[in-house]
Amino acid sequence: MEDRSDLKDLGYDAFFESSLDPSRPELTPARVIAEHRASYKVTGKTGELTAKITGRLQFQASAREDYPAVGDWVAITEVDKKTAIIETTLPRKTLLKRKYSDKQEIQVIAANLDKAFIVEAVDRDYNLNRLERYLVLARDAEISAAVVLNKTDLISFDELDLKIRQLRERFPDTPVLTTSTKTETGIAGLADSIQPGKTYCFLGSSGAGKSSLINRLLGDDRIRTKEISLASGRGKHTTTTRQLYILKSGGIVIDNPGIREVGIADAALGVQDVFDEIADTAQRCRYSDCTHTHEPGCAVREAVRDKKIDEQKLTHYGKLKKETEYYTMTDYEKRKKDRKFGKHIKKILKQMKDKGL
Ligand SMILES: Nc1nc2c(ncn2[C@@H]2O[C@H](COP(=O)(O)OP(=O)(O)OP(=O)(O)O)[C@@H](O)[C@H]2O)c(=O)[nH]1
Ligand SMILES: [Mg+2]
Ligand SMILES: [Zn+2]
Repeated sequence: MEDRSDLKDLGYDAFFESSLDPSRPELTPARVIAEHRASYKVTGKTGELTAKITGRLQFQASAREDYPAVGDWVAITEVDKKTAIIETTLPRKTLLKRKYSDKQEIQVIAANLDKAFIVEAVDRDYNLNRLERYLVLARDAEISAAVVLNKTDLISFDELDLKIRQLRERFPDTPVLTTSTKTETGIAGLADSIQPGKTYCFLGSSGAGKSSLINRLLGDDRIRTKEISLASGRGKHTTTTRQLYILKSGGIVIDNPGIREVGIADAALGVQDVFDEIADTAQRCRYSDCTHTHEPGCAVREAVRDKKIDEQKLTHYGKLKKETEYYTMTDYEKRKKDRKFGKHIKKILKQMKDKGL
């Protein structure tokens, strides 16, 4: 048998080895490290290759899950030094996936994960309900999870302490790590919790610091990171594709774009009850394109002043609107969307309830 010990650092083991078809010795195992529009990037014994799936595999695939995903082990034939053909996907140990909020379609996040790090920034974006959604995703996939509270440099020690205690109370079985990529506090602890040959997925909302953390683990600034732009309100995701990285210490980490739908579903929890109220109140604003921030005759801000609408919820509502690219629409569309969006949120909530989420 061929020596594949050099694949161990990529996470290869007896489980995958036993899945290789012995009648096809020309096939070699490789791991999917990135997925592009029409091709994959895989890495194996001979380094990185650009790979395409066979027509047969394409033909046989009926669902999203049937295609290779980042983290998958695939059996390839090498065409030349740079390219390969993916013949099959080897059976998976785990598959992290989720349903799109309004479709029945499945979104595959990554395969063969040992652990999910749920990254949550402790500053203004902090949200326990959203955190819980990620924990549920991991639990459903039978992947262990740990919470990484990042950006600890932005709050006081007491504030952090309170957050940790709240987390322990609500999720007693979930380990909590604290980090700051600015001061490097906790980075060593995070690195220590990563074992060679095991695969870790970084999840969390856009701007939480997933890529920054992975850069610190890699020891360089390979991955682009960026301040979230609230002003532009769109195209905020800095990381746009999943990518697998191999640490010098042997651990394997996967960077993900922040998941949009999780944000919306979560926001729906807090916003749903006030959504109709805000949309209805907005009908009485002087300007039809009122942003409820500074305009005179804004009925929404008046309601906030009168404590009829919670100020925080209004902020949340505004963010949510931006997230759905509300501001790219015409006024007429906005008005229509206000109604539709309220319904949409109700639908998501119902779906989540039906699924027991
Ligand atoms: N103050 C502070 N800022 C941080 C920390 N970690 C990351 N940031 C900043 O937060 C911003 C977003 O970080 P990213 O690493 O791009 O966040 P991300 O989770 O990868 O975001 P997406 O790729 O959009 O999903 C950047 O401006 C980082 O410099 C931290 O520990 N403290
Ligand atoms: Mg990123
Ligand atoms: Zn207004």
